[in-house]
Amino acid sequence: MTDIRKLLDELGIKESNPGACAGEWISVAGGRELVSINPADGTPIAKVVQADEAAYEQVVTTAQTAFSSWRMMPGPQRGLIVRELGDALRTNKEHLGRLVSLEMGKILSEGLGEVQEMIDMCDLAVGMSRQLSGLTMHSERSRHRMYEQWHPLGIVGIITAFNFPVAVWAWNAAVAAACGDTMIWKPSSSTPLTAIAVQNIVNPIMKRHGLEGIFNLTIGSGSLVGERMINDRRVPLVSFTGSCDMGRHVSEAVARRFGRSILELGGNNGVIVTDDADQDLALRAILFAAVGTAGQRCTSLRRLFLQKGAAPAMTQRLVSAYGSIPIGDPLDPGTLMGPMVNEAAVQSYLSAIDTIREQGGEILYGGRRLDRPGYYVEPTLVRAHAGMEITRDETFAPILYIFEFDELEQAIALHNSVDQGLSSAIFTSNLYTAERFLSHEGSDCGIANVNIGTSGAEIGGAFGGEKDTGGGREAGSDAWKAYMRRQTCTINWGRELPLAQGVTFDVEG
Ligand code: UN1
Repeated sequence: MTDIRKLLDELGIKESNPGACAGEWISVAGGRELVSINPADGTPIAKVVQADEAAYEQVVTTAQTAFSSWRMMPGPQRGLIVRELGDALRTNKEHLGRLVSLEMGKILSEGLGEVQEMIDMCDLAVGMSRQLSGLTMHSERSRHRMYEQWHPLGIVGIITAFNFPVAVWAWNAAVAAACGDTMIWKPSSSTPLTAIAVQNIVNPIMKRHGLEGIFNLTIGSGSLVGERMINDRRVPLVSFTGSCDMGRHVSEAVARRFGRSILELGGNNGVIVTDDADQDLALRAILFAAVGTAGQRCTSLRRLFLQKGAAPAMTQRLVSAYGSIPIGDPLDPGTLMGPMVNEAAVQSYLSAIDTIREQGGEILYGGRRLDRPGYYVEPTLVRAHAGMEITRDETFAPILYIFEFDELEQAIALHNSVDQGLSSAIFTSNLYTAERFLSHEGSDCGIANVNIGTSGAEIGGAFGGEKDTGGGREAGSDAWKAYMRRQTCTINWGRELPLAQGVTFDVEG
């Protein structure tokens, strides 16, 4: 049993907490309260007094002032600050991981994994802080040198979703800090306490170095804080994780003022299993991808394409595995599937089940809410057909659609036929088939795997998707470039002034 009060104490969370921080916590007199609910039993955990307009202004002004000095600190020195953040997260891993599970509902192993992802991001960003390098080019003009350099960008707005309440902040925050940016975090209203806990971990480090105002927080409604941020010219980059619909709105608002956005929107991820695949491996991967995090990852597996030969056995094995998944308190070490995040998520699951039936889907397992306190549902398997419109939408719940196919081409076409393009995988033992899936005429997603599932990506690669998933890339590889501004510099060290492209413009004078 987790002693909740003790856990909250360890992370500096009180019964009622201020929802904004800019170097120091800002109390908003008469601010609207937000209650964080434990999805495992529906009881309140603690309250947050949300940011208002004045608090938002204070946060932006502080972040602006902090930027003017932070950007002048050498990258590797900024990296050392990020390293301290990583160390503090190591110290707090157990507590913060537990709080993630308590507030969001993912199982403890995943809650801890999420904090590990933050730590990994810090390590990666420490290295990046020494590698923010640009190219040099050979100028076409004699005695000219050309190169590009990367400057810090400014304030980064980070709008995160409930399902990865802390890791996605770290994807952005660790990199933005290494790049010399300051930031304002707007977490999901379903998971404000994990954000407060993270801020409490960050604050003493920054205070010790006199660097307050780099990592800032505003907890508040989308209509107040979110709208302000996306329309605010002082915030040159907005990273948004959430639905395609909201992402379209964010993207339009930010583009209207010529800001930049990084969009991490919905997925509708598919796995293709061929007859020649290692079926045991595929089964394990499918279960984690479809049932893990109660189907509430943007990378969760939603569509499974089984080749006809292996389909009957695999379907049978899935039905029986689904029946043996331990569902319950996410903090109980025996649990593999926790609750949905809130009542609205349960309702959207139930309404999807109705629609599946109306559209001719056959429920092979699940389809019901569990009769107990909290927001529990059964993981659900559906025999689906290509005409079912609902399979084109992302329902953020543990519902897996099974399709059967004869030829690989047919499976790839069906796989690519949806609007979203985040993550994809194929299970096969055939080299030709694997490479075909990874080729230009294969998967159209931002992530394509062979013999591993769709979820659980490592931070070393750039994470994100194509089409309606929004095209953003975060975390590793060269994703840092989005957090900086590129400058192309040409230096003439000769005594002549040749013009590019051979243009002449000789004026007497
Ligand atoms: C998300 O669901 O928003 O690849 C991110 C994964 C995790 C990140 C998921 N590393 O499943």
